[in-house]
Amino acid sequence: MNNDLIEKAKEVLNGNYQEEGFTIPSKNLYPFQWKWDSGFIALGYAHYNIEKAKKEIETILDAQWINGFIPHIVFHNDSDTYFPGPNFFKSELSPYASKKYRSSGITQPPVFGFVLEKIYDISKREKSVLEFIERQIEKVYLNHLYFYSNRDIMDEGLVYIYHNWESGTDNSPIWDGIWETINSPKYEFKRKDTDHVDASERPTKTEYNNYIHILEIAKRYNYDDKLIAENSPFLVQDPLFNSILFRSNEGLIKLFKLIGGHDEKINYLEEKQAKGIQSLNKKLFNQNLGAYTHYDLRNNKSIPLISSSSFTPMFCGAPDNEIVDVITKTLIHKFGKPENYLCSSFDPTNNNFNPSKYWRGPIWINLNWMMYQGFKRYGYDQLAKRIRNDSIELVKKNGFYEYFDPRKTKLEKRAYGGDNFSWTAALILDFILEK
Ligand code: 9WN
Repeated sequence: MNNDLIEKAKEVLNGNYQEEGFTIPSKNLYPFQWKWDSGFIALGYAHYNIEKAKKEIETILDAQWINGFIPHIVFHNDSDTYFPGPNFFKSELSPYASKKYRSSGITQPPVFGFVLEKIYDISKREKSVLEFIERQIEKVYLNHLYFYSNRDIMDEGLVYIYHNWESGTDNSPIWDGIWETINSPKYEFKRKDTDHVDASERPTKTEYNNYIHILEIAKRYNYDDKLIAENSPFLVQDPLFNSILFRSNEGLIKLFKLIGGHDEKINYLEEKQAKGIQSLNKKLFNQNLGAYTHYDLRNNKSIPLISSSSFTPMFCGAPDNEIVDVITKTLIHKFGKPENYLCSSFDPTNNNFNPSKYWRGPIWINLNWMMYQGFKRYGYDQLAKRIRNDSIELVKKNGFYEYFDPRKTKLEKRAYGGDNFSWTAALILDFILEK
């Protein structure tokens, strides 16, 4: 029934594959390798070409810095269709940066722990895949060590992000209050994104000024984490980022146990995991809103706004059943009206909700995928099924776009951003083919 969709999804991934051994998220708009994209992309490949799945992971991990950091963009290739590129980021400012590849100096959610676990399962636990994992797992572990050693300044088991691009949910209204505290200069730069996508679907020039400003600060400190933590005006504990870290801890623990002989690392991760989950539930769960929220470490206050990230702690098994019951009600009540597809990236009942603008409302398939996994984990099968079916229907009707309008009403346009978008294709494959 879904055979056509499966074939088209493969075409999208194969079309975005580059001869250097990685896959771009979307032609022109995103012409390099992105960190969390590559994890989701590898998951999709695992269903039909395990060699490409391995290659995708190997290529991104090859760009790891010596302190364990993995950049959010790796510039394996040249392209002048994206801003900011390698000459702006200047990763060479950091003494830890890869000497082999130029890259950005910010990161993205650490997806590889759970991705390696899933790939092994998808391969039906093939020996050669476990051998591949044995060759890569230390790098992923080192990335987790990097986060705990540099980004957990309060020793809570929760890590911070210092740029909205690190969250992956770039111009969410979550950050609006932080931008108001910053007086960013007006920079001269030539954006490239609006050459490929209608400007109404992308962040504003003022927002880009803020993004560039925080990067300039990080560069001023040569990407030194300690100095960034002291000086960056943007310092946030994000429930999505931390839930992904915890779900990846789980993956690493499982895989280290399978491989054997890694007790010290397992103990370390288990300890961090227990502490982190406790802090997540204590500090980031907002009882009044019935949802997990972000915490602004710089200004020492929680950000009382609900987004799709608010429901992702279920993905890592953090909430107890009571909290799950509360957040499910919030989801249904605010995001789940029958006239809407699930799940908007931002609270549809909030004044700043915008159904067609980047992360300010539209549906993203990777967030849907994590929420689907989370609801399934807690036995909310009907809701999980609804998220899965909505995702498949949106793509079937509109194509493999980057993001989708949640409204079911008749619209002239309901799919936005980049077309033939890789993680949309990869995760639709997983939705359809998972066992
Ligand atoms: C900045 C590649 C990336 C995704 C992000 C998404 C978008 C970049 C941009 O594209 O961000 O990293 O230029 O807008 O928000 O989640 O990884 O697909």
